[in-house]
Parts: sequence; structure tokens; C-alpha cells
Amino acid sequence: MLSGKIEDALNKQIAIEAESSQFYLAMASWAETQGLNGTSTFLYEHSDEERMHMLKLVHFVNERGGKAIIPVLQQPPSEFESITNIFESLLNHEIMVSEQINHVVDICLQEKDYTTHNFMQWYVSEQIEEEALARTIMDKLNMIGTDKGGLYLFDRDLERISGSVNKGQSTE
Ligand code: OFO
Repeated sequence: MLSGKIEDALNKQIAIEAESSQFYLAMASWAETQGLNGTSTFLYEHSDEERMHMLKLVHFVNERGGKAIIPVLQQPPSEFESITNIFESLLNHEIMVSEQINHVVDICLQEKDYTTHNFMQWYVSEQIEEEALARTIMDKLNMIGTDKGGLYLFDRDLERISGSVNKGQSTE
């Protein structure tokens, strides 16, 4: 059984994962309108992954005797300046999410809820991977700068590393 404090923290995390999914969906849609097919495929997939993160929490809360709250979401931006601007926002967003996950883990320890603590370790590892990937992408973009040929190849590379969701494989 979840304590009220843990249930609130997990519901807050459900909202954060849902917001992440919406945010990346908005980025994906913008990239699609710019003809950036690789970037949009990557971001659509990332948005789907965030939805999976949200669902995993929803099921956990409900299975542990709590009640998952499906949140109202803010409208994300519909315009972005550039690919670099998108991935900068994505990295900053992931850093914020990691801080929130750590906060949930802290509460688990305070409440001595080792089951939820154990469950949250999956998110801790996932955040390490997501932040690392976003940093690698930003390093590449910083190297490319505004070089159009470089950006074309970058977009094509992203297409190559994407697609597991679209091919029906789980990315969990
Ligand atoms: Fe849910 O992993 Fe990113 O935010």
C-alpha cells in the first residue's frame, strides 16, 4: 500500500512524463513540417517512450492500492527556432526530469518504501541513458554549427537510430 506522500509524488511524476510526451510530440510535429524526417521520426519515437514511462507509473500506482490521476496538460510550443534549439530544450527538460526522479527516490527513502524505491531505479537508469543521448546529440550539433550539409547528414543519422517503435518493437 502506498503512503499518501508517495502516491502524490508518483502522480506528480505521471504528469511530468505526460508533459514530456506532449513536448516531444510538438517538437516532432514541427520537425516534420520542416522536412526534417530523421529528427521527426526520432522525436515521435521519443514521445511514445515518454508515454510508456507514464503508463508504467499509472499501472504501478493502481496495482499498489493507490489511484493514478490522469493530468490536464499544458499546450506545448508550436514553433521552434532550429534543430539545435529543439535538442537544447530536450536536454534541459531531461535534466529537470532527472531531478524530479531523484526527488521521488528521496521521498521513498524518507517513507521507508523500499518497493517503490526499487521500482524507481528503472527510471534512474533510464534518465542516465536519456541525458547521455541528449548530450551526445548536442555535442554533434555544436560541432556542425550552421553547416547545411552537416545538418542534412545529422538528420539522416537520426533516422537510422530511430524507428524501433514504428517497426512495432518495444523500447521499454
Ligand atoms: Fe521519461 O524519460 Fe525522459 O523525460
